[in-house]
Amino acid sequence: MQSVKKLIKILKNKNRIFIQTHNYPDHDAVASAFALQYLLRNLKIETKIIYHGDILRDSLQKMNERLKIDILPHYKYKMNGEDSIVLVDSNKKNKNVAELKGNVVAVIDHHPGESFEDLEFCDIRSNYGACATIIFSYFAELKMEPSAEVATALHTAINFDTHQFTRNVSPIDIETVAMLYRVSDVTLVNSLVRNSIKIDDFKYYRYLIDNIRIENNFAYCHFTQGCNKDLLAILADYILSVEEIKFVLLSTQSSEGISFCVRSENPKIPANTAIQTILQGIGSGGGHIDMAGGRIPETKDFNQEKIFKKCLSIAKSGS
Ligand SMILES: [Mn+2]
Repeated sequence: MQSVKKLIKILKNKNRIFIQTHNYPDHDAVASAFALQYLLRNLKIETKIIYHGDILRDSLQKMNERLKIDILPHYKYKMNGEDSIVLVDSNKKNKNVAELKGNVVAVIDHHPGESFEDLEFCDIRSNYGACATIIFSYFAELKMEPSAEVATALHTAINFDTHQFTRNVSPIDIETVAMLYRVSDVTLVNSLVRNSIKIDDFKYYRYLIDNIRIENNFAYCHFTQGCNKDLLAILADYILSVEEIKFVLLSTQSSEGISFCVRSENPKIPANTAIQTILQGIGSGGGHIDMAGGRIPETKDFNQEKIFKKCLSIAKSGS
């Protein structure tokens, strides 16, 4: 745990500052960046929020529009070696963070990870359910009130990242939401959380139900025709909501090779280590105990049957 005062001191002397989210940002990454930008702006430190990839979820696009969050793809700025970067909801050298021109000076994250020595500021709190909860603690430390927009974004983020308080949630996440509840636009939060899919997504649900293989509390499905990564995560949660299924692996063909999404309800099968084992030698992965992701860069290294068997043996070892 770090004091935000240290971060402020570091950033005071910097030229141009960018707050970078992980690639294909989610609600937590964007809300954390937005809240940090607001906090720093109050202290006369200007920043720009950037990301790599796309904003996949309609609900996130809606959040950005409604709360007027100014976030742009990094290539919209001509970044250079003099620029400073603050990473939120992600860590340096993560596979899901594009390495951009500029120096990563600070990391604020809630994923398990190491603290790199060349960072001037590193605040990793892996027991927190959302990065938004860390950012809110900075407001508390400075006795600063978030605006209604900032509160709404943080509230939404904690809801999403903890899967409505059912995953990786800590008492501090709950206390934070209790405080935000008074200031945030609860109707908007609920609408963003509730409306996560579109009618057009039904075809993926149909494909999933028709093609899923279930064995030993384990479920696997590969989307040969592709499926966007955010929807893949929603589908994985949907399958995990089935009583008999405790461990889920979904994969899809994508522009970056094969992408994976893992969910586990069984503490004996941690999702993050399971995906690392499954993709050993052909790809990479990481995340939390109950949710993780991964990727095989080269499609030719992907063998659906091998992946299924490897995963099944992991599922059996934990049951
Ligand atoms: Mn997060």
